[in-house]
Amino acid sequence: MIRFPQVSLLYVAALTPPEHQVVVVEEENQPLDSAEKWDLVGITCMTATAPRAYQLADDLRARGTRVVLGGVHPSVLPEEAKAHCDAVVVGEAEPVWGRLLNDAQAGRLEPYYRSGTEWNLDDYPLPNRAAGRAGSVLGVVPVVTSRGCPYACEFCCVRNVFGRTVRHVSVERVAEDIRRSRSSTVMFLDDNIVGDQVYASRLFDAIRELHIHWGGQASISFVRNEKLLAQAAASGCRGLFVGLETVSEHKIKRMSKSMRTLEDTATAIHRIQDSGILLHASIVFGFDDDDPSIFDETVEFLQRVRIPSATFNVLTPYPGTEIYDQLKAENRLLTRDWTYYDHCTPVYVPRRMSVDQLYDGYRYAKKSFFSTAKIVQRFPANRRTPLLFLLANLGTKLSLGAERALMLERNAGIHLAPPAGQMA
Ligand code: B12
Ligand code: SF4
Repeated sequence: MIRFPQVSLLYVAALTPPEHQVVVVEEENQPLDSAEKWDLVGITCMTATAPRAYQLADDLRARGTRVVLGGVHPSVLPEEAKAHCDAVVVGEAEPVWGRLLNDAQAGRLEPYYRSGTEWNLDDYPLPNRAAGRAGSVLGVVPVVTSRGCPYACEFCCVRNVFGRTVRHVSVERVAEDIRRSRSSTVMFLDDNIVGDQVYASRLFDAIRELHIHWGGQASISFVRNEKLLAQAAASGCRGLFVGLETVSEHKIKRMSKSMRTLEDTATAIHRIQDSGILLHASIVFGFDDDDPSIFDETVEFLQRVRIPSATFNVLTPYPGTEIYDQLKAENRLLTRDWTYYDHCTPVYVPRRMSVDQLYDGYRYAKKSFFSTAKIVQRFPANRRTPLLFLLANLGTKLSLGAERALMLERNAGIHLAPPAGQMA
């Protein structure tokens, strides 16, 4: 599996004055030397990685090291995180990290450091890429141009952490960040690289001069702006990750960010294909509208439009989201063991199917979509991006066996969770 390098702690490193020695370790990409001694350790995590972060924090504190936790999960559940560390950064590091360091030096860390979102991204440093030991993975450098999202998807916590207003790094500083990284392959980590189309147009013009290849996440509706799509392709865009989420017409009509109908979506997909950009769709199964027919319906639609490649997910109700609150209120959550909040395991009771039907349907859809016959059938429509097409499809196809073994092991565990109705 290809692991993308993380950027979160490189921002924290950049905020740290030079008199402190800083090292960023990515446990997924490099070994962690637990014998090393540090004055202060900061750990970042999202929900699925919170159990490991807590374990690490507990071990470090047992050896007398002070620990700070930050990232999306500690930001939405700060009290839970605090039980494992000396201080929690709730929200972004920029406005609070300097004060936290002074407090740590003076031996009076506060339990919580909360940052608002009313500040300018250009007032703070670019990520310190030299602090990471792992460097870039496969030469891909992660770059962030914006934070915040105006949409309100029920399964997402982004606006609770980064706010509803999109804030940008100026185009000039983004270009400087890319130039400084000396990489020719960039992965934009923004939730929606085309969320502000005026900014995106200026950004694409600026990065065209840098002669890079890049990928990022985008909402599919932007392709109505044909000029912007052409600018994206001309600036080196080779792949876009698009959250289609569902092919259910009912659900599409109620989603704030998507196209109005499935046929609009099909037209948008073809436009992206024609522009020479590989589209990778993200699909979520298990919404309350979904019944067992959703799996065939999804694979048939994706195959009919010859979508190049896709990620299939089981709906995961992250804390801090509307869907989490709803399922909790309806007593439908099966576990609060965050290890299972991995997008592959049903952690709640679906409305129109059983837990097993959801899990089996998700597995079936993935296997069917990545069958050799279907990959071969999709290839001619995607011949403008042959290498990326093969990489995306064969990579996922080959990982299916390993994932199955892991899931069988995990599913054996989830039955240990208390049944709905008895959750703490
Ligand atoms: C890029 C990205 C990825 C990349 C890289 C992930 C990575 N590990 O960095 C990839 C594609 C690999 C990925 C994978 C996944 N992702 Co992701 N990802 C993102 C995305 C779009 C941007 C993250 C980012 O770098 N932001 C920019 C940095 C600067 O922000 P930040 O990390 O929050 O850091 C700031 C603050 O939080 C704080 N901070 C953070 N950590 C710390 C630590 C300390 C000590 C301090 C002081 C401060 C601090 O300071 C930083 C600077 O202000 C976010 C959405 C988002 N907007 O955050 C989703 C997001 C984090 N991902 C999400 C999910 C669900 C996943 C997956 C589980 C999806 C899947 N199907 O497998 C996997 C998990 C992989 C794994 N094991 O880590 C969810 C997490 C929800 C949750 N509650 O956990 C998010 C929020 C998307 C969403 N819309 O819901 N992801
Ligand atoms: S899923 Fe994407 S578009 Fe929807 S609220 Fe989250 S960040 Fe915004």
